[in-house]
Amino acid sequence: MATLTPTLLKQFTSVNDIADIESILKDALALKKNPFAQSSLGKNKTLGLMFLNPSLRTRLSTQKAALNLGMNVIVMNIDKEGWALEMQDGVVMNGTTVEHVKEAAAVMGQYCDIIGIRCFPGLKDKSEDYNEVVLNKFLSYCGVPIVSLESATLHPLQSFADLITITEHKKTNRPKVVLTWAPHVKALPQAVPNSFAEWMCKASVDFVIAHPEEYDLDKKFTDGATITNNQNEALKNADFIYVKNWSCYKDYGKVSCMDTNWMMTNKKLSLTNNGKVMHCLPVRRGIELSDEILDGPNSLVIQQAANRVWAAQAVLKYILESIK
Ligand code: SN0
Repeated sequence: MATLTPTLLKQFTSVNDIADIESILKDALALKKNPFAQSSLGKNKTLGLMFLNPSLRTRLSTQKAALNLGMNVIVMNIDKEGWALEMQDGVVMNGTTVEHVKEAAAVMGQYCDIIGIRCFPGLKDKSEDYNEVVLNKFLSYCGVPIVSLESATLHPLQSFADLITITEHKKTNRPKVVLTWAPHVKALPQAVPNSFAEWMCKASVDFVIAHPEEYDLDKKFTDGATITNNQNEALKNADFIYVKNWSCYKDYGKVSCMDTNWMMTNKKLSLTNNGKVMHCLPVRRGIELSDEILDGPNSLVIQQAANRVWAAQAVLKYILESIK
């Protein structure tokens, strides 16, 4: 008799680590209905969540997901509470860095069965960021499965939760999903839009990206998307509008557009098919999104954040099943 083999997942750093998106999506929705169905799968297993940058949703939702599976969780803000880490190989450490990532990651791997790591881009050296130097050091040296909690170029747990949210709220088989750039006061990573694009290009949706000139994303994440500089045109008949700021990819890490007209408002929403508005949070009110949208009936931002738990729980479940 044929036995059911669980899909093996050894790391989760991109949608490309997932063999079958439809089946992990089904798993996430099933876990949402029945969060404690596998509350002993993670018994005596430890998840370490390591943060080099701030977090609210990722930290709480991933911790909750692990607890729902019966895991133990250790959380550390390495940037504030750990020794200053050296990332470069072959340097004489006579400066401010105290410990090399080779030892630090290897030691973390001794205490944890799975490690989650958040490592934002520096937004200065494009090749360092786009080669995922920090994430790859942890992958090389910790010796246990790694889950990205937002790396220099991608935020797959967020995009998975976004796909769950779109699946729950869609009214047609193939909704129109628009990712639109929004203004901001700071230079932000491209990780959330890159990752959302990578997932949407694999989902059953019509996917459009709208951004000012100069804000093209790396083509390797947007293959299959329709790309335009005309936001109003893009918004026509949109079922979902994903709002997010990012800094320039070409003129790396720069902010070249301050045009406040790119902010999503109810007036712009009237161009859409009564579209639902999404944002990964944290959001700057009155800059990226108007109060009227965030406080109005079309906002899905809280539902998206809630779904972070089920995305993380499905990913942890797959990894636990493959390390059993
Ligand atoms: C991060 C980003 O990648 O855009 C995390 C999003 C989940 N966002 C920020 O760093 C916002 C910072 C700010 O000052 O608004």
